[in-house]
Amino acid sequence: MRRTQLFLPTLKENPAEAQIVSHRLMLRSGMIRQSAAGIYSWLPAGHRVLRKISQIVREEQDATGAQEMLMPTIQSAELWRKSGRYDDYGKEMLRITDRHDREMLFGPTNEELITDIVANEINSYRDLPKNLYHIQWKFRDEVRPRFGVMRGREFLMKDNYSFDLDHESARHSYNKMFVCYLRTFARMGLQAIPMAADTGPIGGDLSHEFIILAETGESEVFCDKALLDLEAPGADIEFESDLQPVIDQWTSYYAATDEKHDADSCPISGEQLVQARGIEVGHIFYFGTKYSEAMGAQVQGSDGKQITLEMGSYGIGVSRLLGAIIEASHDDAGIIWPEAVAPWNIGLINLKVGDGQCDAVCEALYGEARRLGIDILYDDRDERAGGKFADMDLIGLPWQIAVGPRGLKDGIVELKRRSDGERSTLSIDDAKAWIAERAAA
Ligand code: 5CA
Repeated sequence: MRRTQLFLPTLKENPAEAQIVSHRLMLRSGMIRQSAAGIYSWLPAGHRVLRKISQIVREEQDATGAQEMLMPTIQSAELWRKSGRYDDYGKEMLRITDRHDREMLFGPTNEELITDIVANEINSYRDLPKNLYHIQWKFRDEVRPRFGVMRGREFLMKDNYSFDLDHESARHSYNKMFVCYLRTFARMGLQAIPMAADTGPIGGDLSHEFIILAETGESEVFCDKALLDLEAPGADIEFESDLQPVIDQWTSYYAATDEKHDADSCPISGEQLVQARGIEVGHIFYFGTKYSEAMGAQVQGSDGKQITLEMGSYGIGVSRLLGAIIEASHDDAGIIWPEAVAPWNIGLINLKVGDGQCDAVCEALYGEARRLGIDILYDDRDERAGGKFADMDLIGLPWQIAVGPRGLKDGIVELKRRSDGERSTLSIDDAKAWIAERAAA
């Protein structure tokens, strides 16, 4: 993408309305704009990251055997009356009446709708287990929308729902998501720690929140220091085999959100106990038959008897993750995108637009990256070098290549790694070879 053609409205000044760094940087780097309280438009740069995050979530979901579908944002109130949550949800639910005076709502979550679909379509034990997910916008009329996309009213969530015949199989479905989440967040460069959590309005008695430690986090959390160094399982994990050893490893250490934490019974103390703030990027629940009973989700078992399905639900805050990643990865100059989710992987800076040689080398490098399918942003604006460097640091692409007349006199360009600022010089041929290596990686 050429910067002269791109819609990327960056801001030099810190917007007054933004209280935390991720919100400030998302506004300044032209990723989002607010359209109403807690409701945002995603501009091209922000949308690219949102898509990359969604794609990682999708690939890791699919690896477990979960199947993607898409349910609507608007649901009928009738379904929510069946589960009893229409009244329970209170003011957080956005209620809508259509032209026929039918009561509708903008879905805050989907337990009712998916359970209704499964109740209507699945009749035999042979069709189970099933795990169905979608990545869809949700609306919750939060009392205090704040911190940009971190606590929005409209936000993008991946939510899935598992249906099993018995408790043991449902636990396996829960364990699969537990392990899948560790992998998903690790791929985005995040250390997410599963913590015993309250189930709130979703219900059930088993639940873990996946927490990123960050000073600006909204939750107070407590965990064993050892968890900060645990490694997520690799891509070779077999989801149908026994996942209990992985679960045991992660749950053998103490980790709890403040609602679950009890100082008196906490088994660790002193240096070993980390007390910190955290961002909840995912939340998994096992709630048994709470919804299947209410919605009549039953199948015929092998003995001909009716079985009420065992369920769990599993959420990831896809749009919140942009904020969480920035909170975890930035410096004074701007965002430092992990390679896997960066809007573009390379930023190419032409330090003297109009200079024949600079233009030619930039075009050659840009063309090479494009040919190899690498996401590259070419800053071809006729502006001061200082401003272009500052802008590139703000946007936070993992690699910068600067091409200027001084370097070109010696036949070299400069490569900078955004994460640690490390610089090296490359000949033009080596720069091309380096780009080709990125494509192969
Ligand atoms: N039905 C269950 C699981 S699918 C559910 O709704 N769980 S949840 O309420 O915990 O939401 C799932 C995830 O969505 C949370 O872990 C959080 O990362 C994200 N989320 C929740 N509320 C918001 C919000 N107001 N703004 C941005 N993200 C949110």
